[in-house]
Amino acid sequence: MPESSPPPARPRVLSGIQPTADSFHLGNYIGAVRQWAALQEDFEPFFFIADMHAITVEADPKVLRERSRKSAAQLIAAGVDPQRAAIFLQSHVPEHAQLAWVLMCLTGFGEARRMTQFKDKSAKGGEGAASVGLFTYPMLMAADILLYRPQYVPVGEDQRQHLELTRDLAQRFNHRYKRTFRLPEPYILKETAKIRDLQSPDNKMSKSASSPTGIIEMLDPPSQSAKKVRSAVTDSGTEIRFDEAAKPGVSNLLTIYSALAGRSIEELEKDYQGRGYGDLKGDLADVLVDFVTPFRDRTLELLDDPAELDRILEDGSERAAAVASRTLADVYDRVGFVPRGPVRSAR
Ligand code: ATP
Ligand code: LTN
Repeated sequence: MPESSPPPARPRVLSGIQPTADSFHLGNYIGAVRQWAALQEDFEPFFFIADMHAITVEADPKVLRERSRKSAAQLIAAGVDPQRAAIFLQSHVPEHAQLAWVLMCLTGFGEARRMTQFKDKSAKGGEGAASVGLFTYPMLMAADILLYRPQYVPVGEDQRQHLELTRDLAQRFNHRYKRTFRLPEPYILKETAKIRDLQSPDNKMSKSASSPTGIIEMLDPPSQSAKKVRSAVTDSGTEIRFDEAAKPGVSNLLTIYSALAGRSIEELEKDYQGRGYGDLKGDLADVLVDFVTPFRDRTLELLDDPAELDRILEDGSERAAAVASRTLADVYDRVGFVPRGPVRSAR
């Protein structure tokens, strides 16, 4: 019988991002990836590109391959350190799909149907046109997480429901078989969990729903992004004050400013007392340019050396597979699968 894996020396942190756009947007960075870079200091980090999730909707193979490498380069440019963190592609660690199957067998059909992301994403063409993969997306996501027994999963607010399902499935498995999974905690920072569209601040900035002028793509020419900030929608009145209900546009700009400049919202409110929206937008445009310019340069530099990038991903997937294969061995044993040949320890 396989030995139960020992608990890791340092608690782990894990997250993933889908390679479904040519560039990360500011919401991805401020809401999620920035926290990944911060948490890698105190936790054992696992960060991956969810390329298997990306094919739940139709994806051009050539574009998918490009976007996967581009996403990895952007993670590194955003400060995720390949020396510390295992950075890998989901499809390189087959245990994700293997555990997903077991979890699908533990999930109720009605439970899966309640997932709001499925409802939203299948609404366009009707449920009948959506792929079964889109329906089972949350169980693959639960597998992504549970394989690594992380303490924290840093994501934006829109992923909270998937995290809740993940915890339910972990508990169900632990209860039905034997305690195997750690219950992961969502790591969602209230202040930055929802960066809003610059043109319609009632909605989140989103690669699938935002208009081109509402979204800041981090790999766009910085001057273009500066322009978008200068023409962001603000609210009636003139006062620069953080008030999400009455002033969603201005509050969003303050949130972005605070995150990029590392200054508190209160400090910014004080600084801009008696000044107009134009000043705020102009200054934020400068802060944004200072931030995205080195990010973009570093990403392009990394993409210029695809062999090195592939080496980083290979190293990351080896580190990930060492952990994932042990968890899967525990799971297969506990559900009652007969071991195949002599039990192998970590690959
Ligand atoms: P889509 O619009 O297709 O759903 P997306 O723009 O939400 O895509 P994802 O790849 O799904 O992007 O998100 C990657 C990470 O970024 C997730 O953790 C998600 O919660 C976070 N995120 C996405 N948009 C925002 C946003 N506007 N504010 C804060 N976090 C966000
Ligand atoms: N569903 C997430 C991407 C994702 C993920 C994960 C995030 C796939 N697997 C595991 C955290 C942990 C999204 O769309 N942003």
